[in-house]
Amino acid sequence: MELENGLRKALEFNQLMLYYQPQCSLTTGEIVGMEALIRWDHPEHGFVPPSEFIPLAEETGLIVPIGKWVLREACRQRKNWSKAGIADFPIAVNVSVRQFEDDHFIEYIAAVLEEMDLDAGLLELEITESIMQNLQRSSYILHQLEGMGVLLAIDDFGTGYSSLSYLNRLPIQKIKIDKSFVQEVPFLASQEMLVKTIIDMGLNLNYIVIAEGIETEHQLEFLRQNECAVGQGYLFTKPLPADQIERYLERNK
Ligand code: G
Ligand code: G
Ligand code: MN
Ligand code: NA
Repeated sequence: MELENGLRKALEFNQLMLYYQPQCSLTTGEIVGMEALIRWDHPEHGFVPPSEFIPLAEETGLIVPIGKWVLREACRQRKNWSKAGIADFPIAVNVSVRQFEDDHFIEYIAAVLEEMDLDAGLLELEITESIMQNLQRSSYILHQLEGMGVLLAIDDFGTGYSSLSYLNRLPIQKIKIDKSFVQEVPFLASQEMLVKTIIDMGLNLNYIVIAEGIETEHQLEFLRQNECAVGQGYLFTKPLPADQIERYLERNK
């Protein structure tokens, strides 16, 4: 209850902020995307990790207004970067199933894109496999988003419930290999094989495959050798506030 009230206040009193983590081409090193990740800077307790408050936000439904704030803030930041001449990589926003199931989800996205005067192709939504539990409706929403020009990615791929036969029929461009698989490289041969298999499947089905949670040169090399196109992780940089990301971009031009 205390955390819940705190979260309501956080939204009201601007204690939420977005950090950003680049997605890098594993062939050219170029930055090809940027994931927005929420942070809660609590006035007394300092940073509360999203793993603590996102589940609560989902249970209480607060994820809907929080998710709206995230979308708007991420689009505002992307637009500011465009105005500053910062290369046109899309901004990726995490979307909970609960938000996705909200009747006004599509409307809200359209309204934010219009308000910020942002090209829909600069917004990518990261959804999880759990949306497939309500396949008919999800498919309808995803096709609407595709029609608008919004990019779609499956997050935490391999950890959920997706049925490959359905995945293939959804208008998704990208799959993100969950960091739990990547982090077992090189410690578990079976996980290595799994990562390799996901990459091959992704390539064969024409997805952009991105690996998350890359922390070591060894993991990077393994992913490159197996033709994984894009990577994200502490090896490049941990998530950073917008001003520090701008410096990172400047250094990595
Ligand atoms: O940033 P961090 O690694 O601590 O994120 C932990 C979890 O919180 C991840 O599963 C991530 O997807 C989720 N998360 C981060 N930001 C958002 C957000 O804006 N919306 C939703 N729904 N989840 C988020
Ligand atoms: O669920 P999602 O993939 O959106 O969550 C991404 C989470 O992974 C964020 O909490 C982010 O801070 C975290 N993260 C990003 N890069 C790394 C990494 O290299 N190692 C670890 N352990 N976590 C990472
Ligand atoms: Mn994500
Ligand atoms: Na993930």
